[in-house]
Amino acid sequence: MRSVPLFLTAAAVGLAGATWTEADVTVTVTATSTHTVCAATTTTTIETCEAPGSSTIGSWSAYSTSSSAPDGASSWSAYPTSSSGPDGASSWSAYPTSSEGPDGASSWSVYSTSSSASAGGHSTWSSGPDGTSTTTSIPAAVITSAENAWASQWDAQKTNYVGPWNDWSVSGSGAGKPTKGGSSSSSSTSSSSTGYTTSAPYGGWNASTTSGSASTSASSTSTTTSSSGCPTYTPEKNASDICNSASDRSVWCDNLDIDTNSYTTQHKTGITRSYTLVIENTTMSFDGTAPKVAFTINGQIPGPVIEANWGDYVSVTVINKLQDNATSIHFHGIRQESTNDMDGVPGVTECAIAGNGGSKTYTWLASSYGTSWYHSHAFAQYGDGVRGPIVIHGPATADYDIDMGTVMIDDTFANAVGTQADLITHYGPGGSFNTLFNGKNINPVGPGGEAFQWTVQPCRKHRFRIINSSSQNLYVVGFDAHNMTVIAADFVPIKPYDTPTLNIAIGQRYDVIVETNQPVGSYYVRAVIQTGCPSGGANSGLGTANAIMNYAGSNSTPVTNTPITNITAAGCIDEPLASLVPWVALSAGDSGKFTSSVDTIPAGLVTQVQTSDDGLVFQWYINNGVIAVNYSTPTIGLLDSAQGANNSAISNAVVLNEANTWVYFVIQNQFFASHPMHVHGHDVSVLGTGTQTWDSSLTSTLNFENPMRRDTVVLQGSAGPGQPAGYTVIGFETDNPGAWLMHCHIVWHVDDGLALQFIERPNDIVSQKYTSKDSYKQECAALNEYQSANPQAVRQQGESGLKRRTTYEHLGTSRNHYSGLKRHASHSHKRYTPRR
Ligand SMILES: [Cu+2]
Repeated sequence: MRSVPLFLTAAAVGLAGATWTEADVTVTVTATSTHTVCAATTTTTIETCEAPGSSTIGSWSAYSTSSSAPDGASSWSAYPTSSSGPDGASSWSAYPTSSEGPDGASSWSVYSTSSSASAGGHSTWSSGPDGTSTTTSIPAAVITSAENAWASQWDAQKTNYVGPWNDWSVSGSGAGKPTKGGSSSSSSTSSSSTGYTTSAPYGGWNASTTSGSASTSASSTSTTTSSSGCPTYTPEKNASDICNSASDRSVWCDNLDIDTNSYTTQHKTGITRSYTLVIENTTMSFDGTAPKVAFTINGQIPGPVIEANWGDYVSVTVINKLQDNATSIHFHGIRQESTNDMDGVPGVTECAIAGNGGSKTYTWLASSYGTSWYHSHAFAQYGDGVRGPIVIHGPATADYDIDMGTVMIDDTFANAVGTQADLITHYGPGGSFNTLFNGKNINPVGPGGEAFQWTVQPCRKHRFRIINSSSQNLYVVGFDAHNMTVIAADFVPIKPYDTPTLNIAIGQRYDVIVETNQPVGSYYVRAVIQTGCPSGGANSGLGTANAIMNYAGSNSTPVTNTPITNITAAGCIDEPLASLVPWVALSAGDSGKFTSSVDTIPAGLVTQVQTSDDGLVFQWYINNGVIAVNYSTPTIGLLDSAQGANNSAISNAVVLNEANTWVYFVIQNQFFASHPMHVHGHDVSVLGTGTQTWDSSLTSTLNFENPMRRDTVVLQGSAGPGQPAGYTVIGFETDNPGAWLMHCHIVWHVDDGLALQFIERPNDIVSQKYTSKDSYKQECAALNEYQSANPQAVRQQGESGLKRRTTYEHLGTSRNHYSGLKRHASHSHKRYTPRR
């Protein structure tokens, strides 16, 4: 039986000095503000929103009688007896006492009166099918208590990576094993039947495999004039150049070029690139500190680059050798047109790949081109290593000589990420330990580790593909003493612009060209933590623990007197929207359409709820709900039921019934923390962003003419709890039937619920017959068998199922989930609050 929730009352505890010390960082970071703990005086009202047009939010209409379904407009008290329940399948009487809520995460008694609808677990209570919005009020004391608990915990822990959670020993740990991952010559262990192999950066591209798309670009003898005193030179065609070369990157094979609209041109080469990814549970040292839990792909972190040409099919067989984890692989930013079941979201688009040797083959079309990454969408696995880069070759909006490959930027913590997620969900946030470039870095506070390094040619243009694949941190990235020319954002080629620094949120990618026009030497490539998110860590990025770019002939000692300047790292921001202009100009509907159909999605509220199996946990809300998926009953399976999109087991759903129409959403932040929001299945148009509460008078500020399109955009927060937070306005056309997540890409936030699923054209999803495929059925059967035999692998109540856990490297309590992998033997049991 669930107990009555206990909300943290000691919100002000732990507001200890949160200043950086010289021991923590080499350069002091400015302006990590301390948040004021505010009194519980006002009631936070959650606006409920309706879906546009004829569509509905939630699954209200599944109820057939008034005793099991409220009418959407009425409150709970409208029902005559306590046996009428607001949740999906069950009636209220299914619960043993009236103080227990029917939904997964919340208990009923947290709401001040019985007439307040549930705000936990599921969102359907507050959105009825009759078009009438209701207003759900959560008592102010509940909201502010949880927010203050979260904020004060952040203030106490942001610089305290050796704080009460973490007893990472700096001294004596410098002799850690060198990292296995992050080599610039990482290579795939698989090859396709056509003999295709990879070795970054693409030196091993086998031209014979691309004979189906012969180059149409003639070799050029034109010369290039360089700025900053570099001599003119004749660009060379490199072995890795397939359909264009340094003299003209705008062209591509098959008469395609940079002006081609990739959304409407279904370019197909007829070639399939095949990869095999084997996920294993081991330990690894990334920066000279002691080894920690690591989920490797083909023995390395990050995993091998998945590389293809625009229009190729990509086939990836995933073999899951983890013992205690089911898994999945999501191909971030791939639109998966007519392949919703290849999106890799367990509990939504598939069951999950069983542990102990389960497998699944994902096949999808590379319909867009540029830079991205793949990662597990189960538990916190990507933070512990289940991630790797994707490169889809295509034309570019500016010329460059040499493709330097991908720059994957990740954060590490004193604990493995699965353990960190567990701590954060119970106690609140904390700072990171280090930042890795392609899987490696030096230890920022002690000896050991190794910097990732590139060798570049003087007076040439180098393309770097920058990926923020971290768990928590948004970064400002830059090359000391060099400008970057930005040519693509996510999978969208843009009009080139120059900048010394780039704001890059989790999940985002920027392709940049760096011209090596400075004196021969070595220069830091920095990832500086944006502290206002709020975020922070032992490696701020302003010191010497960074990657290094060496000019050929340099002695590898970085020049330290020419750092990137004017870094604004105290905020938490995206690149300015005005800088981001897609090369292929497309409109995003119009303001009339917007006004008649826009809906507001509130997001970012944080509360704490009591769970039956995991104690008191933080939960992050979006659209008045927290997502919680069941791996055994994914959305595409639930849609196949008689209730279809009205199936109340579809967690936190927004149903979009109308085909090929623009839908618009104002995502309104309700709290001071910022969230990088990622949308599956679409490049969304970003019509506008702001740092205040949205109101309709702001419609005139929106851009409908060629706004930026991308798959990840920042939802800004505020200066502190209780202050108005920001909004982000997005739109997309309902041209891709599927169950598509929209979620925050901070691991702990999505794990604690901050996700919804757009159910786009449910009838068209069902007609794809995904669930009739043998592969679908086999995966689900294997998962059920695996979960029966391995109950430790089943999602706990407070987890979304989309991210988090099951490493438990040193939480040696009474948990059944203990994996047996310890970071330090001495760490078990320390300071860990036993389960309630
Ligand atoms: Cu978030």
